[in-house]
Amino acid sequence: MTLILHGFQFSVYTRIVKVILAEKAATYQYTEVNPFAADMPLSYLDLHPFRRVPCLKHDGFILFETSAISRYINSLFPDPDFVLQDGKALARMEQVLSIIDSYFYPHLVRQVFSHGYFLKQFNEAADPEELAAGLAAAPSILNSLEKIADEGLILNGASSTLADLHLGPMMDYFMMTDEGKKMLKEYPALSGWWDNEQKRPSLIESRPEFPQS
Ligand SMILES: N[C@@H](CCC(=O)N[C@@H](CS)C(=O)NCC(=O)O)C(=O)O
Repeated sequence: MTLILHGFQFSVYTRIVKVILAEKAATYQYTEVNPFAADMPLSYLDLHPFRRVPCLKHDGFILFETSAISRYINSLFPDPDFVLQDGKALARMEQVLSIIDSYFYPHLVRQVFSHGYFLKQFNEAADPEELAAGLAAAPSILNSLEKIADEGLILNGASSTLADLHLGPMMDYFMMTDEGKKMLKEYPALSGWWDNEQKRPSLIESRPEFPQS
């Protein structure tokens, strides 16, 4: 069985897949693809028609969309299992994955992290309006995750699910900004989750190096 992960070194979604593969101690090959590069090989569109990363290839089976990839890896390597059987916990996990895709990534990564940290690392112009728009969206996103962490069915530091493994890389990027660090302090249950989650070895080992960090 050959697993090939196509990803980009700074991609938070690629990092989610790297974290899950590491948690499963899975062996895989890695191919770097920069989806933002003008000269990205057009052959990559055969793997991912939306020109994004990551994409997983398992022999002839091609899969994109990170939630689908993480579920597939979870079923390929059953131990440890990151999908709980309890209906309520499972629903919360799905809810967190959806909150991440719909709100956390577009606002707290693409707006706050990109314009508050990432672009500066490469001496590229950041847009303060993008940063401000992301920060304005942050309270409702963090509050919804706070309620879930406080409820304790998932994001509880005891039983890890795909929600922990997806949220970790996203939160790590948000926390690279001064604004993110300051804001998270207002959410005690989520802060408690992050204090614990940031020590996960697979998260630390997959952290990309930035030029000025
Ligand atoms: N829904 C996709 C999102 C993947 C995604 O947005 N990846 C980013 C990198 S983190 C990307 O490829 N961006 C390229 C672009 O926006 O042009 C998934 O779950 O995999």
